[in-house]
Amino acid sequence: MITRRHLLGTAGASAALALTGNTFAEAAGAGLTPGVPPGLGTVATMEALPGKKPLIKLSYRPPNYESPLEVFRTPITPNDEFFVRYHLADIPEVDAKTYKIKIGGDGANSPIELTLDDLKKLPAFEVVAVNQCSGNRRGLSNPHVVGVEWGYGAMGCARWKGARLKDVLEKAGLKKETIEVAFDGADGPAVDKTPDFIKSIPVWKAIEDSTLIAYEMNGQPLPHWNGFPARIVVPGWTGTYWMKHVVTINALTKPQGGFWMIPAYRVPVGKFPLRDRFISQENATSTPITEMVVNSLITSHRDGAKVNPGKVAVSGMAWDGGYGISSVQVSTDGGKTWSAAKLGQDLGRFAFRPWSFDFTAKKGKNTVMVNAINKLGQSQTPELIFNPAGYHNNVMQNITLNA
Ligand SMILES: Nc1nc2c(c(=O)[nH]1)N[C@H]1C(S)=C(S)[C@@H](COP(=O)(O)O)O[C@H]1N2
Ligand SMILES: [Mo]
Repeated sequence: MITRRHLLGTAGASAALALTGNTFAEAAGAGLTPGVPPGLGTVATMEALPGKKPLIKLSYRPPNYESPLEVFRTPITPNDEFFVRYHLADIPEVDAKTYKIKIGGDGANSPIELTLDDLKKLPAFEVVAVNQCSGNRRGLSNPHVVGVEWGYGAMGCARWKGARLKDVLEKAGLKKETIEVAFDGADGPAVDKTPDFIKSIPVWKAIEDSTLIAYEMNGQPLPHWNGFPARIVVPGWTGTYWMKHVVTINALTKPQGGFWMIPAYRVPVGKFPLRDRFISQENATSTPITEMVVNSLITSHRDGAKVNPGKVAVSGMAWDGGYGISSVQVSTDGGKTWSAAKLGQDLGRFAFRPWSFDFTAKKGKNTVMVNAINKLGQSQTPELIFNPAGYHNNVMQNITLNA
């Protein structure tokens, strides 16, 4: 394991504060003043997990590492720079030769077991899709909330290849009474107190054509840290449902229980402009998190970057929960006027959509604000929609460039 200290901008700043527990001593050790929000130029730890390039370390047990901003300059995130998020610290190396997925549950008429070879013999499908943690940007929440203090990099976009979950469920004789499909992975709790990580999705989402049991990521086997040998891919929905090292798939006629379904990974009812429903898990006050909200990121420059006066090319990525990006609007006058950015290659409605915008920087401070709009007409928010878990942060960025 290589450890090195690295000077980072805002993306890594919040990461530094979240170093394993954020105690006074640790914060002080990270060169930060405890209790003071991290600013530009704070020190974060860059560390490479085996097989990965150095990523911003938030914790080692369980492993939580985010990608630095520069990784998002291309719409496909390389496997060795893709973020890593786990709830449980005991992550076994899964042997592909003996690996099996059990598909059953009370909603399955004829439970089956599939090896990796069995899975690869089924018709293969590909989708380019963003995997973003529900809590991406949580570290920017004001007031602060409990949880991993991610900066901007708890996300990535890859080309996923695998079998359709629908085809596998059909093989197991999916009953029409099924309301949810639940997943469990090979990883286990570090201490007995941590409940096993089990997640379900509504059956309508499970049988969508784009929902896969993926065994390839960008043309390669999945990296260990991203779910080798196979993971669930739920395009449009936040990363929590994308079960890694999936070993159990249960069709259920009753709602899945457990800590990770309730109280975890929920948003207050009516707070966000969401379309997708998870009715069997809803209650009067909260609903499981579903699709990602429309969002964008400036990736060409960090906040506070130096530029030369004159023409400056700003660029980045935009994405949403699968409706597709219709436009990206940029303002260089503090939000008074907005102009359309140029959109780049369309890799599909679930993918990062590149955008770029040229403007003339004047000597001194220049601001750049960006707002993505999806095909439903939804846009990013000017202010944080506060929620206790710090989910769905899609506040428009407003960065300063010094010319
Ligand atoms: N087995 C397993 N799968 C998991 C998790 C986990 O803790 N264990 N975390 C989920 C969460 S919350 C996220 S955001 C994504 C992160 O995917 P990645 O680590 O490949 O980037 O994995 C999901 N799948
Ligand atoms: Mo997550």
